Amino acid sequence: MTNDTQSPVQTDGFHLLIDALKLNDINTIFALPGIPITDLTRMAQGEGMRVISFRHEQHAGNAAAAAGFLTQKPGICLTVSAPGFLNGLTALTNATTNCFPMILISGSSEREIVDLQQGDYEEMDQLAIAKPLCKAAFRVLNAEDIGVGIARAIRSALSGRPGGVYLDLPAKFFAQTMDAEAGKKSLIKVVDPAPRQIPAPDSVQRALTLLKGAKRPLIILGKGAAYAQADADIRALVEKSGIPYLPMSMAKGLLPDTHEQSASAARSYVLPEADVVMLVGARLNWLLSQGKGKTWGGNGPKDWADKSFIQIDISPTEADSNVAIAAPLIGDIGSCVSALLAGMGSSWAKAPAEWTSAVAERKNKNIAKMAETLAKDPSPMNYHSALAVVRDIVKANPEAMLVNEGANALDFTRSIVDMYQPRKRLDVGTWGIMGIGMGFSVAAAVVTGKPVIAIEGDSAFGFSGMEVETICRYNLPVCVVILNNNGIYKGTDVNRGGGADVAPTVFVKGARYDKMMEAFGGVGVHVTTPQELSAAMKEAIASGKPTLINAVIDETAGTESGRITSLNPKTAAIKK
Ligand code: OXT
Ligand code: ADP
Ligand code: MG
Repeated sequence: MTNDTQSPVQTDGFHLLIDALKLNDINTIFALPGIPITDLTRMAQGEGMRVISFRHEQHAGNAAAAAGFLTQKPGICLTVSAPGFLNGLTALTNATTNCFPMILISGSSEREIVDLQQGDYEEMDQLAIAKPLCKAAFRVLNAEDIGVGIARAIRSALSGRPGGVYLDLPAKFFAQTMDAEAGKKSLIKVVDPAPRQIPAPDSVQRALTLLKGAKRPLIILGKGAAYAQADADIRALVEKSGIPYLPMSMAKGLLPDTHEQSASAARSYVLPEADVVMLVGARLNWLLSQGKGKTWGGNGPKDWADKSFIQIDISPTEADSNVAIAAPLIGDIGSCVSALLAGMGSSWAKAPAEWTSAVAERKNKNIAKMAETLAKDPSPMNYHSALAVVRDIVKANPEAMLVNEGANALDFTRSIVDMYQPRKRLDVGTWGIMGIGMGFSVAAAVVTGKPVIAIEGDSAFGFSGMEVETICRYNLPVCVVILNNNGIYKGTDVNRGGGADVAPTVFVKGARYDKMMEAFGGVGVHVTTPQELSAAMKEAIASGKPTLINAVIDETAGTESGRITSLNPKTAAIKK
C-alpha cells in the first residue's frame, strides 16, 4: 500500500541493510540463520552476496575476524538473538583483542519487551552486554537509519586501532518499510574509513637518532605490521638498516623466514642482548614478557631491562603500557615506515657487523641443531618428523594459507615451518585461544581462493571440528592435519585418584578424526609415518578436495602447555 506522498516502490530493513553493505564493497557474510535473520540470509544470497552458513556462531565470527585481518575490510558475522549472539561474542571479543576489524550483526528481541523484562523470545539486552567487550556498539531501530549505522560500524572497526564492532538489530527493524528512493538516499558509502595517520616529524627524528646510536639494534614485527599491508616498505626498512628482526607468529612471512636478517632462531639471544628495540605493530604483552625480566636480560620478572624502545603503533596510548618507550612513533605503519625510510637518506650505516655476525652465529647453530632433529625418522612419528613434512609442503606451496592451533602443535609448527609470504599464517593470536581452526580456515579459503593447510592439535580441532561439514558443503580446498597424540599436551596422563575415569587431559585413544571428514563426503586419511603424511598432503593440495589427515604421533611427545609451561601456577608445598 502507498499513500499520496510515497512513491509506489517500497523497500525494507532487510534490503536496506544488504544495500548498505554492498555499497561499501562488503560482499560476504559469515552467518548462522534463524529467527529473526533467516530471510536476511536468503535475501542477501538472492542479491548476489556470498553467504557462508556455519554450524556454530563462534566459527562464523572467527571467519569474519580472519577475513577482516586479511582484507582490511570488516568481516561480517550474522547471528540470531541471545544464544546465537553470545556464541558469536567470543569471536568478536577475540577479534578486538587481536586488533582485527569485524562487525557482529545480531538480530535481537523487541526493545519494549526486553526493557520491561517481559520475557520475549530469546530475550536479552544484547547491546549492554556487547559494549564492554568490543570497540564500539550501536543499535538501529529504524530502517531509515541503517545507512548511518553501517557507516559508523565500518568506521569504528577500521579507523585507528582496528577491532570488533557490534550492531544490534531488533526484529522489528527488518520488516519496516520506507520509500525506496528515500531509502537509497539514506545509505552512505564511507569515504576513507581508515585515514592515514602521518607521524609527527619530530617523533620520526627521535626514533632515527636512537636507531643511529644503537650498537645492537633489533626490530620486532607484529601482526599489526602484517595487517598494515606495507610489505615492500617494511622489507626496505629492514634491509636498508641491516638490523636483525624477529617476527611475531602472525608476522612470519612478512619477509621470508629464510631471510638472512631473520633472528627467529636466535630469539633467546637477541632479546636480552639488544640495546635498542624497535616494535612495529607489536605490543609488549605476555608474548613478549611485558618487556621485562629475564627474557630481556633483567634480573627478576619485574626488572626493567637496560634498553631503549621505539614503538610504531597507531594507538597513542599503547606506549609506556609496560615499560618506558623512549621513542613512540604514532601513526599508521605504512606512513611511519615510509617516513623512517625517507629520514634515513641514502647514506645510512647498516647495523654494526659485530652484532649481526654474533646473531648469525647463534642462529646458524640453532638452525643446524634443528636440522639434525628434523632429519631423524623416529617410530612412532613425533612432532618434529611430522612437521618436517609440513615444512617442505609449505616451501613448495608458499602461496598456501597456514592455520595453526594447539599447544605443542602450535609451538613446534611456529618454529619449524617457515613462511615465505605476508599474511599467510593465522593462529591463536593474543589470547592463545583454541577454536579458531576451522573458522579461520573457511575464511582463508573463501577470501584468498588459495589452498589452506590447518595444522591442529587433536584437542584444538575439537573446538571447531563440526565445521568440517561447512568445509565440505562449500567444497573448500582445506587440508586439515591433526597431530593426534590422544589428548591435551600428551595422551599419557593418569587419574591421580586411581578411579576408572581417564585423566582430564586424555581423550579416546586411537580416535579416527579422518572419519569425520568422510562422513560429509570429504577425503579422510589415516597416517602413521612421514612418508604417508607427505603423500596425503600432496594429494590434498593437488586435488583441492576437503581433506582431513589423522596423523598419529607419539603420545608421549608433548610437554605441558607447550612452550609456555612456566605460566602454569605451581602447586604450593601442600602434598598429600
Ligand atoms: O632461542 P631459543 O633457544 O629459546 O629457541 C627458540 C628459537 O630460537 C628457536 N627457533 C628456531 N630454531 C631453529 N630454526 C628455526 N627456524 C627456529 N625458529 C625458532 O625455537 C625456540 C622457540 O622459538 P619461539 O617459539 O619463537 O620462542 P618462545 O620462547 O617459545 O616464544 C615465546 C612466545 C610466548 C612468543 C611463544 O611461545 C608463543 O607465541 N606462544 C604462544 C603460546 C600459545 O598461545 N599457546 C596456546 C595456548 S596453550 C593452552 O592455553 C591450551 N589450552 C587451554 C585453552 C585455550 N587456550 N583456549 C580455550 C578456549 N580453552 C582452553 C588447550 C585446551 S592449549 C590447549 C590444547 C592443547 O592440546 P592439543 O591437542 O590441541 O595440542 P598438543 O599440545 O599438540 O597436544
Ligand atoms: P603481536 O601479537 O603480533 O605481537 P599485537 O596484536 O600485540 O601483535 O600488536 C598489534 C599492534 O599493531 C596493536 O598495538 C595495534 O594498535 C597495532 N596496529 C594495528 N594496525 C596498525 C596500523 N595499520 N598501523 C599502526 N599500528 C597498527
Ligand atoms: Mg594433543
